[in-house]
This record gives sequence, C-alpha cells and structure tokens, in this order.
Amino acid sequence: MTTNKTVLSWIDEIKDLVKPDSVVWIDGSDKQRDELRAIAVSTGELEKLNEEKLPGCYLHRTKQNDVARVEDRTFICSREKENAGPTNNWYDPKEMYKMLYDIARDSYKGKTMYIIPFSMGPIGSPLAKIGIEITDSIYVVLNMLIMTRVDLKVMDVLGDSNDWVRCFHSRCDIDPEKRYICQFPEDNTIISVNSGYGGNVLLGKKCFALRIASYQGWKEGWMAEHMLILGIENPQGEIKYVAAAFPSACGKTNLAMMIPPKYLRDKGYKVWTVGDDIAWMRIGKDGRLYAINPENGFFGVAPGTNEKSNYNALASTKKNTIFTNVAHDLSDNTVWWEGLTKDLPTNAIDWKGNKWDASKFNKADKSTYAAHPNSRFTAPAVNCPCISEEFNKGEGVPISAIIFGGRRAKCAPLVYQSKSWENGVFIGSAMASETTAAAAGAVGVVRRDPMAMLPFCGYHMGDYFAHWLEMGKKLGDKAPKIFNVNWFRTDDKGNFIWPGFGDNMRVINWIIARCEGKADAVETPIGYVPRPEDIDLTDLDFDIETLKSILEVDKDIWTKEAQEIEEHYKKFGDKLPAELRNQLETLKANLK
Ligand code: OXD
Ligand code: MN
Repeated sequence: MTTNKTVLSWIDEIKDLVKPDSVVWIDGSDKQRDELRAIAVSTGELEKLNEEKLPGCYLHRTKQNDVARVEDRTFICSREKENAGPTNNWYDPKEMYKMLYDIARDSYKGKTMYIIPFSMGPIGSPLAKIGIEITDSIYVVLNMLIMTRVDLKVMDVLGDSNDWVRCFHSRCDIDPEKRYICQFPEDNTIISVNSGYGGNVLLGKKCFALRIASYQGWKEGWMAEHMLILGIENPQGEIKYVAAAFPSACGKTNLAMMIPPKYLRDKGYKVWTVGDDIAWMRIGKDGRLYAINPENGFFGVAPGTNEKSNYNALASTKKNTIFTNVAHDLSDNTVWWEGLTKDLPTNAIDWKGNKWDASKFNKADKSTYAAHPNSRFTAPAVNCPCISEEFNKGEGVPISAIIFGGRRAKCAPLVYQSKSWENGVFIGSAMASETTAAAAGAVGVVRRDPMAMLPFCGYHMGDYFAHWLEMGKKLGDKAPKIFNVNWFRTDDKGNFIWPGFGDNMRVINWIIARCEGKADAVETPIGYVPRPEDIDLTDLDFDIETLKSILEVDKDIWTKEAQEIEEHYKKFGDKLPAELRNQLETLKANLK
C-alpha cells in the first residue's frame, strides 16, 4: 500500500503490540464497505434498516457505560506539563504510552486490524492533513468512511513525508475504569482505548481535527477551530461566508443549515452549508482568511431534530447513515428519537435494546426516553440539500465574519460587533454559556468556554489566545470582523424572547451588512450594537420594543460580568496576553 517507512514501522509496532489475526487496509471502495456492513450485520454490531425508507442506513447501540465523550479521561500528554495548560488534564507521555500499551497489549487477538488511511479536508488540498487510524471496530471503519475522506490515494499524496497523524484505537473491554483518550501533540499521535462511542473513537474528529490540529496550527501559523462555516448568497448571487463558534447545545448544526424566512427566500437569499462543527483556517495569497471544513459528514445529535427545527439535517440522514443509540421503530424498521414526531412509536425498542413503553414516557425524566439524549446520526455531507459547492474544493472559502455565541439569559445582547480584532479575541476568550435544565447539575450556572474550545484546545490556552492575537496582526485590515450573538435571552418567566432558527438570518444579514460598511450601529461599552430599526422584522410578529429590550446592554450586569471575567483570567497566570488584560481594563473603564 505504501513504502513510507514512518507509516510501515508504526503499523508494525502496533501490530506487534495488539497481535491481530489478520490485517485489512481500508480502500474507500463501495465494495469493501458493503462487505464490512454485511459482516457487522451478521455479528449484530449493526442492524439493517428499511431499505425503501432509509436506503443504506444502519442502527448501532453502544454499551450503556459508553455514550458520550469523556472529558475527565481525556489527556493532553505534552512533554512539559506547563504546555497542556490549566484547562486540560495532563499526563507524562512516557508513562502514558506505557500504561496504554499495557492496556492494549494482545487486545486484537482473534480479531482483524483495520488500517484506515484518511484525509481531513479534500484530498491533496493545501489546507488538508493526513491521518491513519488503526482500529478493531467495523463500526469505526464505517463511520470514518462517512466522516473523513478515506482513500488509498491519500498514501500517494503523503509520499515519504512524516507529516501525518497516528491514530490508534482499541475497544479492549469497553471498561470505563480503563478508558483513556490521549493526545500526544509533539508526536502527532492519538491513542484511544476502552471506548466504542463516536466522539472518543472517530479519531479524525475532535482528537485530530481540533486537539492535535490546534497545536499544529499554533506551530505552523494557521487555526483549527470548533466552528461551523456558512455561506449566505444575496439576490445578486454574491456569497459571503461566516464562521461561528458556539459551545455544545447552542445550535451550531441548526445555524449551519438554517432556512431563511420566506420573504428573504422570495427575494433570492440562499444559505449554503460548508461545515457544522470544525473549521481549519489559513491566510490565503490575497491576505484574507480562508476556511475549509476538514470533515466529510455530520456527526449530529438526533434528539430534537425534525422537519421544522432542521429540515436539512433530517434530509441528510435519509440514506447511507449510521444511527447510534436512537430508538428502533419496529412498525416499519426505521428509527425514532424524542422530538422527531409528536406521536410516540407504539412498537419500538429503546436505545438500551429493551421494548419501549410509551405510556411511561415522562418528558422530565430522561430515563424514560426511547433514544439516548446524546444519540447521534453519522450522515454523509453530500446528502445535505444545502451543501455548498465549495465543500469539496480545497482552496477554502474567504471568511468575512467570525461569530461567537452562547446561552445567556440576561447578559449578552442579541448581537454586537467587537471594536477591533483584539477586542474580538477578548470576547471569544471570555465566552460563556449557562447550563440548562437539559443537562445534569444546577441550572443557570455560567461555564466559561473560550472560543468553544475548552475541551478541544491541545495546548496552553494562554498560548492559544496569543496565537489568535498573532493571526490578527498578520491579517491586518483583511481580518474578518468579529461578532457575538445570543439567541437565548429570556423573559421573566424563562421563555426565549427571540424566535431563533431561520429568523437568525435577520441577524446574520446585519452582520454581513456591517462587514460591507452598509449598516448602522450604536457604540456601547461592550461593542457596536444595532439600532432596533437596523434588524429587519418583515413578516415577523415581533415588536420593536421587545427587540430593543434584547439589544440592551445593562451596565450592572456587565460590571458583574467583568468581575467574573477577571476571575476566569486568573487561571492563565503569566500566559494571559497583556492585550487581553488591557481589554478587560478598558471594558471596566467603559462601564464606569
Ligand atoms: C460534538 C461536540 O459532538 O461538540 O460536536 O461534542
Ligand atoms: Mn462539536
């Protein structure tokens, strides 16, 4: 398959360690995929769904102890502890390699070792990177075939180069006590043991495309971010691209695939999805920032997805999709999850594999749900009705605006623009979201999640902030403008005020108009906020007074916010760039 010595020696090393019965290279062909699907069905790893309604679709159930990413068992094993920083778990790489090799030793006995050569980003694109994942799981192979570009051609592109990421996965015994997801940034290496859940085992995604890639970007002068990429086409046919970072459960996939309100569609506005989770961005020849989506599919949360909330995401799941931990609707051999339809299925198997009793369903008690709250679909991006023409092109799309956001009941206005790149980095570094009743623990607790990268930054976050500032200096006046949005302001009864979903397009249009110098704003202590009349409310049952209320910047709330940011900044110590400390001092002064 290859003569690359670095690849061959790593494969030999892992093979000697895990002792498989056989070795299979994954070539990306439909023929091999179909053979693997058949094997997985014969062993019960996958269940084949209704071929008429869901062609090429399968259902998988993970172990009940293995249903989500495990942040407390995720480690950045940099040589120096300091380089992992205060927001990551760290372990000495030498000791960690030893522990992981001891756990994985002989773990493929009686099994096949699958070798998956893959490209993150279009194969051969100057913005793409190559990885090889070794796994003992057909489920992982089939998911990687959707989420990445798997092809033997990748080995030709790699040639003799050592610039590739080693990704080793072993299911071992799915023992949660011995579950480790480890990144070794200086070695371009990822090792994941004792899990079979997507976020922990599809190593191209969070482990490579964010944790390892963020470190590579820092060293090589580019950026790997937890961002969707969206193209907005105006009636003249011009497309402007924005990238947006929101923490989990803040609607990234929904924004990436939104359908504009009817009056805008009638005028000729269109939305194009480039990516829903990860953006890799580099400065192009013209000095602007260009982004690709390194992934090839969507690993989306199923519950809540329906025709209304996200038509395009649902449409993406209609063929060649793998569903994980959703309910199996036996009435027509399809799938179901909470929020898919109003009617509950009467003949279904729940995500645990038991007969589901719809009469016991209680919205407030997740243990009565048919689908796991973190159940997923792995869907090919090509299925998405609004996938961008640029998606498969390697040059990337020029980014006009970067948008940060979170869930803040009272604090942040619907939208505001930073006063400069530095001010925008400050806003991103202080980003926060409030916990909701949807998650375990107290409601309304503010969790700081800088640039939505808290669980994904592969190095010291103080250095990460400095890297952002450095990129801004290089971009100069070609830098994208930075904004913050908050779709989640609530009234006194806790109801969301802004309608959200497709109506967010009204806000995005203001953002684009600001980038083009075509929209007004008022200066506030935190940044530029639109005047209420700057947001187009055509055909919307929403009065201007209410809009005014969610554009308000309350000085008392923001004074408290500034104190909390000061507290948050303490953990970065000397590594906090002086520019950000100055930004905080300026905010405090503006609020006086
Ligand atoms: C994801 C996540 O799965 O951010 O995308 O957890
Ligand atoms: Mn994500």
